[in-house]
Amino acid sequence: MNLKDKKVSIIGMARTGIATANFLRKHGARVTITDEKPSAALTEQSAQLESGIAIRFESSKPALDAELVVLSPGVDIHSPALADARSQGTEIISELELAYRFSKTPIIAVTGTNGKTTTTSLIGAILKRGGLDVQVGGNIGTPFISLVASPPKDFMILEVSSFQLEGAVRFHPQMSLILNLTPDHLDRHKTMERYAALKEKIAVNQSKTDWLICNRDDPWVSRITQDKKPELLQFSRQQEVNRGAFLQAGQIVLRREGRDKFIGPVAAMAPGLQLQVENVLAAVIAADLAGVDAAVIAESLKSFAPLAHRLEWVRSLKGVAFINDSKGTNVGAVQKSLNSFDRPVILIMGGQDKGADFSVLKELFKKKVKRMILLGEARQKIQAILNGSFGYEEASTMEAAVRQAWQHAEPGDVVLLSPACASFDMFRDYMDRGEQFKATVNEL
Ligand code: UMA
Repeated sequence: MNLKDKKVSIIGMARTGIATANFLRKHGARVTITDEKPSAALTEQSAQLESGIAIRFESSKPALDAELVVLSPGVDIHSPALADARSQGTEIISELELAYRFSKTPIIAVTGTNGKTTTTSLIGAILKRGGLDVQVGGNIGTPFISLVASPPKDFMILEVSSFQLEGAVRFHPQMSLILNLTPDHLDRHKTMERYAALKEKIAVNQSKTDWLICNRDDPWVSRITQDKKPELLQFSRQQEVNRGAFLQAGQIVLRREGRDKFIGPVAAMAPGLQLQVENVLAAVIAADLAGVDAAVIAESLKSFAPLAHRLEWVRSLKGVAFINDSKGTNVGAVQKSLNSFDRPVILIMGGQDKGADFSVLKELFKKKVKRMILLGEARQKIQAILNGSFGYEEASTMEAAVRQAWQHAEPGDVVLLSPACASFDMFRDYMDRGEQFKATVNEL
């Protein structure tokens, strides 16, 4: 793509928009960046832009003369603000797609509803330990476009979201991973079918020489990976697979071409990582395909420190375990988290609703949850679904929620923060929510 003097409009002026604008400007494009916020709210962001970039505030509309529109992930491709550009036939793509068109390094792309960040980081850690030259980015926090100028020799490892795939066209990873699929972001995607179809886009341009790594135990993943061209490898917690990774008597086993490799015991990993064994199995397959030795994979798993806010073990107090799963922002995440425990759970949940159907949790609550503490805007919606069938109480702050949970806790219980909701009604973000949880837990 020749960018010299090309008129490009970027929508959204946060991490992605700024990195994209600066990249395009350096390549000689005529760049306009627009954001729905007023200028006073974007002073810091404006200062990060290269000179010669035009800024338009309080609008999500591309410039009228734009020849290409690049969207930040937070901008819905179906937004009415894009209607004029679309009717004029202007190409509208995501930053993921733009960066792909300028990247020559083979890509390992990780998607799914939950576990993307842990899996992406773990693949990065194993490959680096194996001596490979890699970069890690995408939805994990570093926009792909900002990595394109200094490409690694071996692999670009990307966490990829449905938002980024929405504007993908030719995006083509050599290795793609689909971890799981449960309802999320339905406020934007509307139906599970549309959400799944977006996730499926990670593999649509793959060919027979590529690899697709999938969760054998997940019905939606199985549905969307049928009849795909790349070589299919699967992982499963529940059964052996012919090609891929599974568990056998507490050991991680890799199987390919009829040969088994024993990677090591799950028990050798950090406790937080043991709760996320599916992500580990997926990462192990990717590392093996990338050519990393089984012994190096095993060493990496032993030394990998699980990420904060994802089933993070915080503290044990008088036999009660406190777990911070603040990144559990959807119903599927809470299902996964609850299923990780065979002890009674006191669950702190609630926050800003993303259009979730909480009713699917009701049966699981009955099996696993001893008491529920409800927070945030979604309180009433959750209460209406529980409809008196379940013991719950409300809390107005995280501190109160933790203290209330502690009052109900007995030795052997787990106090789990896994909100099934976004955090923005009460907190800066999910990290702030998790930090507030941990701070109170550590004061008890
Ligand atoms: N904006 C508009 N018009 C709109 C919508 C938004 O102007 O119609 C503006 C907002 O006013 C704001 C900017 O766009 O100034 C925000 O853009 P953004 O939300 O894309 O923010 P970035 O900082 O660029 O972060 C994005 C991803 N954000 C989202 O997907 C919502 C980050 O993922 C990602 O880490 C980053 O790019 C780098 O790739 C975050 C996320 O929540 C962590 N992802 C979701 C998830 O993991 O579930 C998908």
